[in-house]
Amino acid sequence: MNVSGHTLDLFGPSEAALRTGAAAPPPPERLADGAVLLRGFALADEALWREALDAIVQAAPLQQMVTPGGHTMQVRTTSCGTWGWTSAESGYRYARLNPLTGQPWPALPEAFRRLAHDAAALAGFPGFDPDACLVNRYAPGTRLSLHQDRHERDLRQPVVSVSWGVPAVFLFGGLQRSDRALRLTLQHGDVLVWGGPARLRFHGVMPIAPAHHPAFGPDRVNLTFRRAF
Ligand SMILES: O=C(O)CCC(=O)C(=O)O
Ligand SMILES: [Mn+2]
Repeated sequence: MNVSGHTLDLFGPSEAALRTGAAAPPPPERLADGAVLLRGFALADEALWREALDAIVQAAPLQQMVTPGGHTMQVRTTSCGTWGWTSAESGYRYARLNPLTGQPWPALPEAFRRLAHDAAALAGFPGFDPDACLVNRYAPGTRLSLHQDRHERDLRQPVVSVSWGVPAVFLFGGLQRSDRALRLTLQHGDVLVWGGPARLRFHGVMPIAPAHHPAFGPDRVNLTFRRAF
């Protein structure tokens, strides 16, 4: 399909977009070497996504994990895929079993895998095959402090981050914690990819401001796709 004037299939509207008449998403925005913002990239199959997300949260309820410092995390999390991201006083790690239920995490839905793969490819990381998807749900006022994602084995694989619900101010810093951070407002359906020279950049989320989204109410949901092992 080549209706948007680009030669790559990935730029063409999805079947859902064609059905609903939604416009093709804007072109990728390069933020830094290895970091690309795809505005609205996750909007096309929204209904499918929401259904998949509901099923995941039903099988693996959101939980507030404890940090290695002994604090209860503000953000509520769950996972899908072979590996789930976990935090406990003993440290951060990827685990096959959900510590809350003792069960394996729900499988990564095919629609999620495809979206993460296609977003990574557009950002210059072809062949991305995530085995972990961390779901974060932020209530108003909740923040995520600056950190690096560095518990994955192969740091040549990017992180693909999908935002849903109310907007968030995302801090995209440098390779040192003290580096000045870019402030980006991430909206419902935006996808941010960072890898290569940007893979270990510090990042975080400012406290979520009061707002309302028709599907997510006052909350923001973020999914990060990773290749853990
Ligand atoms: O919520 C976000 O936008 C980022 C989430 C994140 O960095 C993480 O879960 O490691
Ligand atoms: Mn992170």
